[in-house]
Amino acid sequence: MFDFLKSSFRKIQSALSKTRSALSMRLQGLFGKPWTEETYEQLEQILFEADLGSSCASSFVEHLRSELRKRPTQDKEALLKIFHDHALSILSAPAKTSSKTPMPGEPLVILIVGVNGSGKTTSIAKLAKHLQKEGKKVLLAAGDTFRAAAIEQLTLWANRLGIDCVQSKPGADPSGVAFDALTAAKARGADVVLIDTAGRLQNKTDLMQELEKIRRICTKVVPSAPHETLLVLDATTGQNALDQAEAFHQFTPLTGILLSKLDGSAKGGIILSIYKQLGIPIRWIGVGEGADDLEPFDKKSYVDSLFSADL
Ligand SMILES: Nc1nc2c(ncn2[C@@H]2O[C@H](COP(=O)(O)OP(=O)(O)O)[C@@H](O)[C@H]2O)c(=O)[nH]1
Ligand SMILES: [Mg+2]
Repeated sequence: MFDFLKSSFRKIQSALSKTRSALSMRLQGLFGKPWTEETYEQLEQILFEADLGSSCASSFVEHLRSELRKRPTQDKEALLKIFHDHALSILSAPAKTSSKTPMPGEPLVILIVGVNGSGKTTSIAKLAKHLQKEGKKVLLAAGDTFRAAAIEQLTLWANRLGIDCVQSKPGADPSGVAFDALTAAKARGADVVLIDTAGRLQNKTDLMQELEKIRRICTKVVPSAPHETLLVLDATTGQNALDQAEAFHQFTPLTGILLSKLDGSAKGGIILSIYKQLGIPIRWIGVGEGADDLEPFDKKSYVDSLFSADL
């Protein structure tokens, strides 16, 4: 394996260590017992508490029942493989959303949305660094004009990374910032524009209208933009993250999810729950507070880390 793949797998594995130990210690208790109704119920409860959600947890139980009817086993590794393969099959279902590709000469425009504190601004810095390493010219747009601190936070990251950041005064119209940023990106030949947004306004309708307006204004400069709308979700919020995803998706079509703070969470099972329920692909995972703590989501590494045999 290439070194960078090894280190990426290790990062994902370590970010999932809390989830794995929350799951594994409890699953251990079930292995070796006969599979009675009570055991199945306990299994469903364990999966539910690892934030797989009820529909996802019961799909695991049904899958296990049917596998054990075909090939009864109490072997730990065989049982884990059943869970492993089922998780992989959930994540291998076709996505229900897709991103767009910019026309030649146009920048790729990524709109970043999510509630306050979910990790939007930090994740933008991480994405910017990742893209920079790929040789892309990145431009940031400080679209969270609702809080002065948010503009400062983004410009601070931009300075650290040596990246241009288009900003305005606190309280300014964020769609104006988006317009200026896209115009600047075209003029300067930037490859990617990352647009930060506010997480909370007076109410949900205001927020959703603001996002709608940003999207509309983007098309005035780059007709096919935004090409991606990434929802940043805090992994430590568990099932509440699923509710947030549903709410945002209803108002602003999401193309992907960036799951932040997986490093501090024992609720990494939420990934399965989100994908099964909504079909929105998880594109990135945040594994720490530093600019390098972002990994592309890889379903195989995720499933291998969660249901590895070294429980
Ligand atoms: N441990 C950890 N902390 C993170 C991660 N992503 C963001 N944070 C922290 O979460 C807090 C809120 O992040 P911020 O980017 O300001 O959220 P925003 O309000 O959505 O823009 C900050 O203290 C970040 O350092 C992550 O992947 N892991
Ligand atoms: Mg922010």
